[in-house]
Amino acid sequence: MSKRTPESRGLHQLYDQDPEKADRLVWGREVDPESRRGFLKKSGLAAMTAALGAVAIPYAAKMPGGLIPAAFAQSDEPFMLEGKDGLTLLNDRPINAETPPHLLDDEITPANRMFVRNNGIPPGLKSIDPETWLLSIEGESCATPMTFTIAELKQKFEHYTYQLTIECGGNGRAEYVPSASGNQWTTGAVACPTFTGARLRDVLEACGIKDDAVYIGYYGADSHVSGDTSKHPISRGVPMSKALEDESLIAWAMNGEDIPYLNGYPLRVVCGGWPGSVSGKWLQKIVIRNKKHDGAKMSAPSYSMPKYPVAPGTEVPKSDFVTIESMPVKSLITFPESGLTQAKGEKLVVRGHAWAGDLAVDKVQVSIDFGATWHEAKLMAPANRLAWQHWSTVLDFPEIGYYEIWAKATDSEGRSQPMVVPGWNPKGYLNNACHRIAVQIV
Ligand SMILES: Nc1nc2c(c(=O)[nH]1)N[C@H]1C(S)=C(S)[C@@H](COP(=O)(O)O)O[C@H]1N2
Ligand SMILES: [Mo]
Repeated sequence: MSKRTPESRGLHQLYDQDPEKADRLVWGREVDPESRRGFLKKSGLAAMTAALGAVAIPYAAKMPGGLIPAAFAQSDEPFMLEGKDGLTLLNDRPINAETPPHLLDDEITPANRMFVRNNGIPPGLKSIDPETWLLSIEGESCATPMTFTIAELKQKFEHYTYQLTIECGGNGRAEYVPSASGNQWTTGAVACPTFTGARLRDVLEACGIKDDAVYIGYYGADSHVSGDTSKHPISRGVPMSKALEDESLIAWAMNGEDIPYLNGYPLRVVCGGWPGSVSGKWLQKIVIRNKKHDGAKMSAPSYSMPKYPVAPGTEVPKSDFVTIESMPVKSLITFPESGLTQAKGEKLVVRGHAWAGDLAVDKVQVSIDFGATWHEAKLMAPANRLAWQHWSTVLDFPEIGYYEIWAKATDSEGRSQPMVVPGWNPKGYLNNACHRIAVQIV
């Protein structure tokens, strides 16, 4: 479920210095610590109802014990990152910022709403000249290493445009208990813009893929936060089978314009449906490897999951991890914004997107009674493979009071989103729990 937790380190500090402000950040308002504790124990229904400013919670009997109402999960703390209106900053060195769900309502994510996940320090904007930028293709399984300017890529290879879902493997991390270190993403490390570029396959084939090739790896122009120039902050990749898919791109444009600076200008890899970390930004080099790529953040526990379910807090040996590939099924409610108040008797249009890694989404269901019953939403086909799918429905509410709208997607292999946070893992990856929003009917 989407809620802001006070787990992030910055917030812990803020709680020490300015608890009221921290409460406003986390809950969208000042909350009496006693009553919050009350919610956790589900002791005071009347107190909870009053704190919500509601006359009743019609489905209170179905509300899971300990559930923190989604109405408290909004942050109205203003923050501006150049070119990224309304995003929530999670970290400023390196820059990491996520998009509140209602700002992801567009079918195609605009540049100013695309999240930013930086592992290091981006190359200085002034140092980037798209005219002289070079991409080299090399590696032990590359027959004829070559270097291309962006103009050469555009001239030598056919252009393709796809709408592609990029979601950070750590999206949803904030909800894991005990908390996992890393950016405390809630729901906003996902986006689905269009990308235009050359097929990765066409470029790799032009340079000769040797028979023993199994993996590719990327290198970007960003630098390690330590200042150590011999280290890359991240250098990940994908198996050949993913690299050779039609939709895997070396992209020079996003939504028909230059890729935004913080999203990898002037050139990036895009492999939709997999953890965002395989889509290298500020792309300078791709290596074709005869073994699994061994760049920074390729080895466990980075972007890896335990091979078996583990109890929260377990220390898992490195040899028991597997690298994350296709992302799990997930959905977002992007309209209305959580916290809406609406008059009884009016119908409410609800909509959002759903995606399922390499798979398609088969079904999206919506509940207004904490998951006791589900209504199937209208689901659209994706613009192309690996694009998210839009869904919508119209809801009626039986009486006045506080409601939550929950959305649950099911993929083409029959797997659904869990209603609560799925299996804890050491780095807090792959939380695909149902998204929920708060609505007051008055
Ligand atoms: N060069 C480089 N590429 C990178 C990263 C990075 O820090 N440096 N972050 C990766 C991660 S972890 C994610 S989730 C996506 C995020 O893409 P975005 O910042 O454009 O949203 O970029 C990936 N590519
Ligand atoms: Mo990521």
